[in-house]
Amino acid sequence: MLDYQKWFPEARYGMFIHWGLYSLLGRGEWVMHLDDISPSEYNKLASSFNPGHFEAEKWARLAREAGMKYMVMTAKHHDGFCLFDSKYTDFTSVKTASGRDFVREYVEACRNEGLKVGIYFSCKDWQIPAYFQGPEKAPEQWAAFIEYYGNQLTELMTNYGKIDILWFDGCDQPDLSSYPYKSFLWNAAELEVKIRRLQPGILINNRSGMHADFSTPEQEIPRNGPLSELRECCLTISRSWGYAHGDRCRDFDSILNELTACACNGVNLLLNVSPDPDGVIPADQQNTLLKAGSWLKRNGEAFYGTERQLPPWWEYNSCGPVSTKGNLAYLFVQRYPLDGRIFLGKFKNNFSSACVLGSGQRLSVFRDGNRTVIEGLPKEAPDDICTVIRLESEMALSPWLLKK
Ligand code: JFZ
Repeated sequence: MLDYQKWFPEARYGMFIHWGLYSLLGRGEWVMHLDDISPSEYNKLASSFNPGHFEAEKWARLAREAGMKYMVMTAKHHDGFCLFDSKYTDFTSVKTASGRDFVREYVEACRNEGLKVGIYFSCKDWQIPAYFQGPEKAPEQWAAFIEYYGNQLTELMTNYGKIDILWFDGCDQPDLSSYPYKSFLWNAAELEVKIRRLQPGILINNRSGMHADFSTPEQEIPRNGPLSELRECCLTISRSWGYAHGDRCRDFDSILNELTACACNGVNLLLNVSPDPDGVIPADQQNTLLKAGSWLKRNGEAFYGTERQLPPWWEYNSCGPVSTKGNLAYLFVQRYPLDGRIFLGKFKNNFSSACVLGSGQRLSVFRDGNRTVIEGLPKEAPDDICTVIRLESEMALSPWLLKK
C-alpha cells in the first residue's frame, strides 16, 4: 500500500450521496433513461430545482456523527446535470433556478467536519448524442464529447480545493461494452496524468480505465481478491441510489451485519443516502445512521483499520465473526452465550487477555486443552446492539487466523 493510500482503510466508512434533478421526480437516478424522457423535456426540471432546505453542513454533521470519515457526492450523474459551476455548459445548478454551486457548499462542509472529500463524476452523459452514437459512428463528435468531460474534470480538480477521492462511473458506451481498449476511448491515460498532477495523493476508483487505487464492488461485500487490493463496497441504505417516493431504509440489523462484515473482511463501506428534492436526507435513513454511529462510538476500534483475513471471512467461532488488527482480535458476539463462557478452539494463536469493548470490563482467559476459554461475561449482553470482545494474542494474527 502506498503512503497516499494509507488513510483509506483506517477511514473504513463513507457516506455516498446521490442527489440531483432526478430527485424531483422521485423515481431514482435513472428515471430519464428508463422513462425515455427526452433531454428537452427532462431539462425543464432545472427551472424548478431550487432546494429550500439544502444545508451541506447538516449532511456532513450527520456523516461525522454516524462514524463516517469521508463523503462522496454526485457532482454530475448520467443525466448530465452539473451541481457545480462549469463554463462548458449552462446545464448546471449555478446557471439555473437555484443559482447555487452545491459542490462548493458540500466540499466546504466536509472539511469543516474533518471529513475527506470525494467527488462522483459520471462520464456517461445522456445529454450528449455522441455518447449514444459512440466513437466509431461519430468519431469527431465523440472526440468533442471526451474533450467536454475532460474539461469538466479539470474544473472539478482545479476549483474546489483538495479532493481526496475521484469516484468515476459510467465509463461505458452501448457499442463498446466488449471493446478491449475502453480506457483509450475515454482518454483515460492522459486525463489520469492531469488529475494526479492537479490533485497529488488523490484516490481514483476502478471505473475509468485509469490506474485504480481501489475497487468498487456494488451491492455486495467482497471476500476474495488480492491481499494488497484496497476494496470499497458501495451499498444503498434503502432500495434506491437516487431519491424515490415510498422508498424505505433497510432494517438496522442488515446494516449492522454489513458494517461487521466489512470490518471482518478489511473492506471499506460507502453507504448511500438519497436526499429528497429539498436536500433533506429521509428521517429513517438519518435515524439508522445515528443508531449505527452510537454503536461505532463504543466499538469503532473493531471496525476502523482492520485487516484482511485468510481464508476469507466467515465465522471462526460459534458466537460470531472476528476482525483483526495486529495482535488484537475483535469478536462480534452476535450469539450471546447464556453461561457467560466463550470457547476459542480454531485460532492458531493463544490469547492472553480479553475485555468488553466500550465498557473495558476485563474477562478471565485461560487455556483448556487445545482451546482458549473466556469467562465472566454478564448474564445480559453489555451492549444492547452487539457486544464486541477485544482479545489480545502474543503475536500478529492476520492474515492467517486459523490453525492449519
Ligand atoms: C452505477 C450507476 O449507474 C448507478 O446509478 C449508481 O450511481 C451506481 C453507484 O453506479 O450503477 C452501476 C454501475 C456498475 C454496475 C452496475 C450498476 N456493474 O458494473 O454491474
